[in-house]
Amino acid sequence: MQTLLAIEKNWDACAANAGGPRTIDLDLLLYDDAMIESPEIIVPHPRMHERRFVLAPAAEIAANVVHPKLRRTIRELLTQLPSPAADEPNLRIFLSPTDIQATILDLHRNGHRIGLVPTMGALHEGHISLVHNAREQADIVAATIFVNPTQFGPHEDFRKYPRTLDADLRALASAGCNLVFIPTANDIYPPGFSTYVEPPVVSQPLEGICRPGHFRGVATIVLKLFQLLPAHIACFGQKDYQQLQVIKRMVADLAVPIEIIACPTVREPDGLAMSSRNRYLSPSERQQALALSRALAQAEQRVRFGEQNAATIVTAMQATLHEAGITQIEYVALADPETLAPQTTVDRPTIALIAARVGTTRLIDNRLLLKAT
Ligand code: PAJ
Repeated sequence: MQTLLAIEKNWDACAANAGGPRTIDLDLLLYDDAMIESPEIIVPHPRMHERRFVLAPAAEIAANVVHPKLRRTIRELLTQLPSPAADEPNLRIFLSPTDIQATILDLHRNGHRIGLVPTMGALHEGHISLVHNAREQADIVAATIFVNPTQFGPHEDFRKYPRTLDADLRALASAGCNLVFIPTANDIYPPGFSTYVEPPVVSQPLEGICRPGHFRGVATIVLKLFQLLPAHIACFGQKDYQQLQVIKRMVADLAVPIEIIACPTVREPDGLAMSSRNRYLSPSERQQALALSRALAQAEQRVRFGEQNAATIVTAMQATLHEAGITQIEYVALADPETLAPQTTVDRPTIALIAARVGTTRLIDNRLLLKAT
């Protein structure tokens, strides 16, 4: 061990940037059958059996060496590691914030790329598409299920928000999600919790007017989830378009080291954007609800045929909603895709957004009218 320390010291002395990253890090993994637990060293190395980057090269030179504690060869330890590429469902469930945080940090140290999918559960194919998106860009996918009380207004549906945990876990497992974190409100907001994110300006129009305080709750929980599950990427749906812009802005403004991936809206075959709240709709309301996606598709068509006047397009969209019997329109707007400032002329990329109540169910949808070329 003295020899190893001497080599480390010698190399570090040679390093051009004293005080910078270490030039060399030598560990003693195994020493015959020795089992040492002293303040200076633990042999066998306490985490070697969990680490692919240790076991894979070790297996190349000493596959048949037996780990004295675990009584397994290096080759056996390597093959027993959960394979990130494995197709079979292998979902680990975490309830404790400290456990999930430690696990994610450990995965980081072991060289994994982690993708995060925050949800409130009641999962449908829209959520599952985010898991698939994350899987394409990361080798470990972590999801969260938490119906976040601070993003619901006092008269909103927090209490009756659908909770379908068993089905959610099955769906996540078969989509290839590796970890799921399911905290309680007390885990996230323990007594004394009093720090909130002041959301960016893009949170103010549209949903910001209809649902005061909503984005403060969203920004706070999302930032806290980024802290508890410090992933490389996080996937969010374009279905909640303003939420996506709020999160992108927050991440940029606060230099959160995570890449936000925007994922397309998944729709039912007839065009209705999938939503956990669609299950509240009666069969006739379900028919009415189609007017949202229809109005958006017609708006896109109008722009394609040369209409540029935003007021004309908005009036036509409102008419489509009214014709379907939707009377409680919260907003129909054409806006700048990034800032969500109102747009009067559709002569550049423009996002069309709708929020309306169908019966008592509040639905939102959006569509990009003129794509950037
Ligand atoms: P939730 O409504 O459960 O949505 C979780 C994620 O799924 C969000 O990124 C949302 O945009 C995405 N999503 C929902 N319906 C979709 C669809 N039809 N197609 C594609 N993606 C869809 O959004 C929230 O939860 C919460 O506000 C949360 C970010 C988890 C914070 O509490």
